[in-house]
Amino acid sequence: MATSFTQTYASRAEKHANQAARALLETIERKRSNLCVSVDVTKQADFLRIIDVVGPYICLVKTHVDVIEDFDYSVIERLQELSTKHDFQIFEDRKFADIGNTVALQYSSGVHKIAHWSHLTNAHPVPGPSIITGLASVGLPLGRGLLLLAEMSTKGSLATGAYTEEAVRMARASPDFVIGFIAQRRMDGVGLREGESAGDEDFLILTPGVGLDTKGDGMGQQYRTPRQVVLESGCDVIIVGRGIYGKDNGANPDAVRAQAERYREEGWKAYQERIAATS
Ligand code: S5P
Repeated sequence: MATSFTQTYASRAEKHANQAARALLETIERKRSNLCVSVDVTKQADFLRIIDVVGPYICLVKTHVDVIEDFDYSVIERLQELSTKHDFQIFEDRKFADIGNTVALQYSSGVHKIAHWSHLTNAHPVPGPSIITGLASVGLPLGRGLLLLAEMSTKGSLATGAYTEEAVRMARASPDFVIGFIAQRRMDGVGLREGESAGDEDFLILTPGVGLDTKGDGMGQQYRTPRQVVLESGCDVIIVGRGIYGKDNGANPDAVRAQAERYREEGWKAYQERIAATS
């Protein structure tokens, strides 16, 4: 049977059981974009302007709403309007990491009410399976999807080896809610014990640490190209932040648009090569 590495986004969308995963795969196919833009800026105005500019070229916006200094709930309403206007999904990169009861509260409540508007979110597997139980109690009834951080892009990351394998086993045990991973490579069959089979599992791999012009940021971040990520490592979505909005919080919309177009094209070309090479 063909693995998800060799299948098109469209055919994977048809088969996926999770609503959020299906919506993301359909959006990727419809817009011919496997580009997620990560918008880590501290002012509402910058945040919304960048998203409005890159909107046509992306399948997903990744947010860290807790870094927005002038946050109020209206920014979420504007974000939702932009999501409809430009046809993209939303991923709050919250990296939950606590006991089930606490993460359920952090996900549903507080100032940000993440579960109410974010189609996808993510969690560190470090607390064990109870973190999935806690988040699923909030997210599943809303049709949300969860990604586990199986690996990280940073130099010296501890998320390797047995830790990564356990993360994949945790995901495999909750296929209704866990739709894939933040990781640097495909995870098909990782962590399978003797006699176990991967069946028709289809994990989505969303990959940060993507840049065309630099190899790092001087703070531990490591960048690879869309081609390395999508074609060589078999990942599904490239996550690009500063490579698109630059050092000036995206002050020049034409420059931001040009970079978004460039990364969209590179990511899609790498996917097309992957499919062609394996079909
Ligand atoms: O391993 C990781 C996981 C994540 S979610 N490495 C990462 O860089 N990230 C996030 O991706 C990080 O929090 C940031 O929001 C984004 C990368 O941003 P860039 O500006 O370095 O492209």
